[in-house]
Amino acid sequence: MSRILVSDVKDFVGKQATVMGWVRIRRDHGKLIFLDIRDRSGIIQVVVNPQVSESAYKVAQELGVEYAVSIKGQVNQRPGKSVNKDLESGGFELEATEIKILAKAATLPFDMGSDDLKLELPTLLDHRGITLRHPKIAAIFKVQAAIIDEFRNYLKTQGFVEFQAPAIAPAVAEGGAAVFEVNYFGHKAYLSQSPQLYKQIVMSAFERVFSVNKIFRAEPSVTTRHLTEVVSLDAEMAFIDSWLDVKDMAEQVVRSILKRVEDTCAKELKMYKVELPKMIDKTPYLSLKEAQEKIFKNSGRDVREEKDLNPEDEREICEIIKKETGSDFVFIYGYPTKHKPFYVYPNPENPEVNEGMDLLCKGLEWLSGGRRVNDYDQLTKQVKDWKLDPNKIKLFLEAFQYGVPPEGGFALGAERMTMQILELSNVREASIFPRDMERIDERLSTQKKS
Ligand code: AMO
Repeated sequence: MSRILVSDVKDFVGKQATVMGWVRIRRDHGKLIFLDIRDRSGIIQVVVNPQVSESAYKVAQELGVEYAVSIKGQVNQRPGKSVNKDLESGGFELEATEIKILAKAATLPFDMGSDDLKLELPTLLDHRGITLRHPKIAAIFKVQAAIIDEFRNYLKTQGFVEFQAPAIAPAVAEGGAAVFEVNYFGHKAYLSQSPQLYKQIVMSAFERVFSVNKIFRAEPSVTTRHLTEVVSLDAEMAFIDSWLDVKDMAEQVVRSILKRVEDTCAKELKMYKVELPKMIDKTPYLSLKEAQEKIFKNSGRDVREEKDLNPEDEREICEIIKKETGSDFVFIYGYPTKHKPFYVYPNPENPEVNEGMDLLCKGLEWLSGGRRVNDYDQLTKQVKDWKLDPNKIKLFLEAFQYGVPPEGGFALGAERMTMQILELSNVREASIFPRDMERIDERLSTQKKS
């Protein structure tokens, strides 16, 4: 008999079926043994009764948590009062007639049987290979997969083409010092901070492009919102009228991602007891100056001369906007030109500020983007003003010598989105194998430096 998934047992009531999965919980009641068996689709209770099968009962006595098993039996409806409403298959159980052990498991270093896995973050990550098996932890990455899938899916419906950006780059796209240097056959190269320049080159041929790439930031600080390796969801589009077209596209992408998560991850959202962030019909947008004025008016904190919003400002402006409009999202645009990378488009009416934007959600930046400089002469001038070496970005500059129309784009961080949708307290929880200053799978403090 071939295997069925736990989610399909409802179609087999009164019939024989074989389920394969892992022992999540084993309860020995003497006369009966109960097993919770987990497969990729859910959890089902198995009853092992020696009166029904002596041999199955014998094997069940041997079983430990996380043993991989194949169990054949009859699917029964559970009587009314023993229905487990928390499980999708909680109305059914399998009465075992045959149990095969497919793989034994060592004793777990901690209990994984409860609905919440109450472990300190370092322990959770030190044992990722095991903790990932917990349904609530697995749920994080199911939601993340839905986010990434919908990013791709929505943009494809809008005529965007996916491309693969390189991970090793000869130059620094974003400026600043947060880069990992690579010894590239004796030459200096970098792990890519962003596919920025590549997405602009590819856009110049395809008009609309996107990429799902790893980016690397040598963040020297340990915060709850920074990783050193990030899944960056990047898009770039040509023939825009203004940065507002980019903003609108970014908003549609996020709206579509939220809808997809709502439609396909109800079970996962329920586990975290969360509601999706609210996106109203038209997400509000304000200039940095306007945001700073609002903060001043709201709390008296005077940040009006600052070049950017700090985390406290981001939290406050999001709270103000939520109160005013009900929106959990707000776009902030118009940053000081000199404090953003060379490719960001200065506002022609006031070149001191640019047409770059960020999207904040509940106090956290999800996205950056905006309009770019597309005029070759202006671009080469900005390369000079930003004191960059044009030889290192020849490929990029050459593309702009040959007729690039007004254009812009944006990038979303997949981990930050996942973190906030599930209201996780640390972005590391939303990275399947997080890298930070203190960890590359192992804690670096426990390793010797070479
Ligand atoms: P930026 O540097 O703002 O923009 O990155 C875009 C988005 O990526 C996520 N992100 C991070 N997430 C976790 N840890 C980090 N260290 C980290 N760094 C970035 C955030 C952020 O909003 N080239 C531009 C994008 C563009 O203009 O198209 C860029 O890289 O969610």
